[in-house]
Amino acid sequence: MKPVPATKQQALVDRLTKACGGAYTAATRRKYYISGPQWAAAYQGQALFHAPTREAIGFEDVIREYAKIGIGHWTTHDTDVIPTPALGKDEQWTIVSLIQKSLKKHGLECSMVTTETFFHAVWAASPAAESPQVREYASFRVRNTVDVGHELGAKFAVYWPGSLGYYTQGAVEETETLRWYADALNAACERDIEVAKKKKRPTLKHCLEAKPFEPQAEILLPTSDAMMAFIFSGLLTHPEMVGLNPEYLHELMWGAAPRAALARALVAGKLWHFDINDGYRLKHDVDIAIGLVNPLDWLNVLVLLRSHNYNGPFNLDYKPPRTTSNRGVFSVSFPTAVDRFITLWEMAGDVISDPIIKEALDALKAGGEPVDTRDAEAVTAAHRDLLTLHELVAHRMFQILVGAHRGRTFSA
Ligand code: GLT
Ligand code: MN
Ligand code: MN
Repeated sequence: MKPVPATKQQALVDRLTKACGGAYTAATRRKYYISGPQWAAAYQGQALFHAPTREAIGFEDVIREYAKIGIGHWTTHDTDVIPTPALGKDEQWTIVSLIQKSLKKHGLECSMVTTETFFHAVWAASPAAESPQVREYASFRVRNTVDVGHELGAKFAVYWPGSLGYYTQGAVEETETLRWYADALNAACERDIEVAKKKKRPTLKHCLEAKPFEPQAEILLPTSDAMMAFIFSGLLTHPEMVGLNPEYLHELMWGAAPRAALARALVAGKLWHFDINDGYRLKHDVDIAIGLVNPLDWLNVLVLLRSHNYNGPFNLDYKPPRTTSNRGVFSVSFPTAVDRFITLWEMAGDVISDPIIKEALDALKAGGEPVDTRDAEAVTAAHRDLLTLHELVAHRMFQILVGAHRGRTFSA
């Protein structure tokens, strides 16, 4: 093949994207509760060892492009859109009204707001630092985000306490830090109750997000389970207002079965918001788009969520790779991520209604014929062949994933 001139590359990407087929219309995509983060689309590809590969873009661009794709909800950090010095000032409200106009113009809703408590130098010793001034500032920031959230019509507030931890042990006393972090959340909830009352809106759902490694060396609340222990610790004045925003990859990173982590949140009634992406176990936070690494695991996750009527948002918290261009972010990265989500969600429906899986699961639950249940050998013998169905169900899910249940076959 001849070298492809820069002027012909967009057309090539477009032609091959179209050739892939299987794209859903924007109207179909809008039927799902999918949200697109400002920071994901505006991510320029930078990292510790990586210079940016894409141009900076603002909320106008992101909202307009999400609308074209059919992503109906938008999420943001305070500082994704408001410069740090403008927070809480008049300039903030000017920006917020511009965002409102843009959302309205393009028919999007703001579903979630989150406070950036990890990037700025002020958070070097975390938002729950020893200094009362830093903690006062953290309290101002989360209360301000609540104000902005209500103004934008958000339903959720997310907290990823990325810098709650340390590099070197000794100075930080963990129980103190956790109490101080709870103080900030308590301040946010108090403020929320006040504003919600004034605005005659329901209070926000405050969702904690854990990540096991990064950016601190040691993390005080590394997993969704740790977050749940924190919610039920007695440190929160409004534990009923606080739930979870698990991220698929953040659970996988520490070696968890994401589906089991989600199940633990479900049984506690705390699965309120969900960051969807993909990646690898025991690696850093690569934030790859959904389904590109673990599609079968994802199918399993969505079966669980569908069968428990999860009705919260699916937040596309991934980072388009550095190899994708500015244009590719909206022509390939986001539409294909949304379409893989929809496909996996619909497949999860197929799994739930599949007669083979259904009969196998029913049979497993029916168990073997009655025997003496004080006799281990007899109980084991009564189920010998029945338990083969575990593997058969896994095979059937694979078939559904690759379309083999509809007769697709391969042969040499
Ligand atoms: C940051 C993090 C994400 C969180 C965002 C919310 S910030 O990008 O890596 O997983 O969801 O604060
Ligand atoms: Mn996330
Ligand atoms: Mn992540």
